Amino acid sequence: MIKFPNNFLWGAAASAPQTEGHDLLNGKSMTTWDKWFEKNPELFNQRQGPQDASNVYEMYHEDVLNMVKIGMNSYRTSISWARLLPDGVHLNVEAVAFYRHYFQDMLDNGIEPIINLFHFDMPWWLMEKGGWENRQSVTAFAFYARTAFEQFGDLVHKWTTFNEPMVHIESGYLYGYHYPAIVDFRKAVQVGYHTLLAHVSAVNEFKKNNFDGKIGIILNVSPAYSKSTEEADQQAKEYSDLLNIKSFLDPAVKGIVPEKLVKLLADNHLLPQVELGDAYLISNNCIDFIGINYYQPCRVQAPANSNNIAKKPEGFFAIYDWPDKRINPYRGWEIYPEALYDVAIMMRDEYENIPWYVSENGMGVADEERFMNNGMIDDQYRIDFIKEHLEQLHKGIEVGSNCFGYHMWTFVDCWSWLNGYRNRYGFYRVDLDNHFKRSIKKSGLWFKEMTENNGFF
Ligand code: BGP
Repeated sequence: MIKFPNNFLWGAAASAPQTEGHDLLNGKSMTTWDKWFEKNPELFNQRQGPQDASNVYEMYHEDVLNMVKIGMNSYRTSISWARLLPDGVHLNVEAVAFYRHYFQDMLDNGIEPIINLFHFDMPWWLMEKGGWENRQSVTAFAFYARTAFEQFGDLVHKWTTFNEPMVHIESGYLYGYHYPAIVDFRKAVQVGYHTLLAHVSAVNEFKKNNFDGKIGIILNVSPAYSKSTEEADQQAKEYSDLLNIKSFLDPAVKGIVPEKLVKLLADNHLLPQVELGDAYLISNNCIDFIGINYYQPCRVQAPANSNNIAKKPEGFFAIYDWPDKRINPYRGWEIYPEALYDVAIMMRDEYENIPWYVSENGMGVADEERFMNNGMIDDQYRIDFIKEHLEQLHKGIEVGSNCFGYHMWTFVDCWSWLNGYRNRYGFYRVDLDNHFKRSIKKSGLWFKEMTENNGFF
């Protein structure tokens, strides 16, 4: 039997904009998602917009009881910046009441809340000033972070600043999946730099004011595997890891921006604007723990033409179609659980064995209704997926990696940006035609048994 350490965190992750609903009610102001949907609803799968999120605003108590039913002892979600501080300055008292009730309810039921501050949901008032392109966003975020610590610090003892910062940077400024959906590598780097500064400023607020608890960040880590051992392919691997992983992991954990990354950006005229004192801020605000989101690895090879100044990260590394890869046929992503072991070893050997947890891992399935069997989604594929990943994680823990938990994406099917409800991930199904009614899937029943045993056969 595979047994996990005592007090291991079992749970799931989600975010405010993907679950709360009541998007423009109860004092919340607009985010980029609300505006984008208002302007271009046709971009969103089946025209499902932020208002279609799974109604946690009204249903959180039922959800907390459903968490208990499957043995979860922890849950990550986020606070909506635009709900808490609709104009960036004044507190929305209804938002304070909502989040306080919600977090208290989790605590009363033995669920530890892990609360994140930013999950891709830029308030519109700040986007109008340039969003993360504008350095003012850093102070605005620090103020928001401090407000959240003050309002909820008695209930929350694990905070994270950002979810997957690389995703809002790349999706917004290189690949068109997030607003403003432009292609501009230099801006992407500047946005990334301000995001990093916003992160360290929030950590600084937390530490200098001695708030109780721990603070971290959630990073998406897709380890790169190169096509061959040839130098050019190895170089591509190094660049991929530098840009996609180390760009945030190194400053967050070690307080340094990797020298090789600075050189790469400088050589390509991509360096961001910095100010005096930034390096000091970065080096003095390391995190206490880290969340790693892992879905699939990154297969890379040398780019066809590496002499050009890069217009996109693809100028540094190209994606390689590994012939042996196993695919999740319902989402198209590669399934490669072994990478989770490699991540565990990387955290142990290269990142001071800092406490970390798997903050997202999961299997998206399009059109999941087709697996309905006697009124329940029969998602054996998801159970197999989780088991394989847990086996690799367990192997990593056995050799000393300091992993304290595993969170699935996600607990209840939720709305996912331009994809709407296309890919389902939950342990509970949401019925969109029936007032967001939740019903357990087979994987939820399996997870209950697994958490009861703190492991599985
Ligand atoms: C992660 C994000 C989540 C969620 C998930 C599933 O990277 O943190 O917000 O969206 O991916 O993505 P998708 O619905 O595109 O399959």
